[in-house]
Amino acid sequence: MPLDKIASVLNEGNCFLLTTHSDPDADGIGSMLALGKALLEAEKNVILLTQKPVFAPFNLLKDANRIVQKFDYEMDFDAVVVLDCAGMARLGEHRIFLEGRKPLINIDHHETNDFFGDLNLVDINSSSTGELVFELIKVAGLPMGHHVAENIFIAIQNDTGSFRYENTTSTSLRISAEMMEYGVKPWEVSRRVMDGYSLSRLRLLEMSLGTIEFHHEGKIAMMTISLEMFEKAQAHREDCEGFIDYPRFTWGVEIAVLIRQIDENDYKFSLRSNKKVNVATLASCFGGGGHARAAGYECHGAIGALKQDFLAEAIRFF
Ligand SMILES: [Mn+2]
Repeated sequence: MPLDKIASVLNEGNCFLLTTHSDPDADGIGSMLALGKALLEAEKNVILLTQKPVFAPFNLLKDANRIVQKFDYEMDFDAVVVLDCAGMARLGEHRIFLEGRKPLINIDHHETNDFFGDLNLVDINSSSTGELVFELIKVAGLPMGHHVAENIFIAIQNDTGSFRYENTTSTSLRISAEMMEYGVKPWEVSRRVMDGYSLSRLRLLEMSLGTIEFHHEGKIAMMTISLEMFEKAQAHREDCEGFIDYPRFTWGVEIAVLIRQIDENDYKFSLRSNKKVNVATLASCFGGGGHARAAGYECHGAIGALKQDFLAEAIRFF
């Protein structure tokens, strides 16, 4: 069982590097912080690595100040643990320094995970990586405390859309309830991390809502956010987190798309579906991946042509 093997690697080792995908969400960061804190409490040495510094609201997660963007490449680790990451390509620039390190541990719940690790704890039926980290901490007998519990709670809350999405199971709710017994207050966490919106975010939302366009008899809704809009609103890339839910939860919409400009001719397409379309398969037509209801890909070209390419493919999924 990968779970038992990973638990013994963590128990026997002393020095670990933990990381998550680039452009991380609260599941990636929360899972990394939770496992990191549990290992620290067990008196292990831990490096928590992200490609870029974490911005609000993720810098408000407990122990987020321990996250670094550089490490001593000569350093040896008893294991490198990659969390919430479907493939090594999603590690960005750190990939070359982490590839080939042994053992590489892959803990994830993405449908498109390619089992890149030496040990793979991959469960696509798990709501979040946070849930898998909870199981691992239990099996390994690592210490659980308020900080660990809060980050697991946030990871699950994030990926289940605050317990509203299809992936919410009795297990997700049971684990979350158990986390509350360590002192986690859902209202306080939501206020601080989920709903603590900045004025910039509100300005960006105002502009983004104006870009929504409907296609295929209202079954496909697209929102586009340009670099210029980010600049005008003085917003960070993280500020558009959750915007896709506005077109997504409009009556009649099956696929919602959020197109975010990354560079002059570079775009990130984030896809969501409601009932029927497997957007992980749709995203994989463009070299991306994800889950059945949430996926994405990056692409290069003129925005008009990229939208047309997407629509031509998406329509085939109905
Ligand atoms: Mn996740």
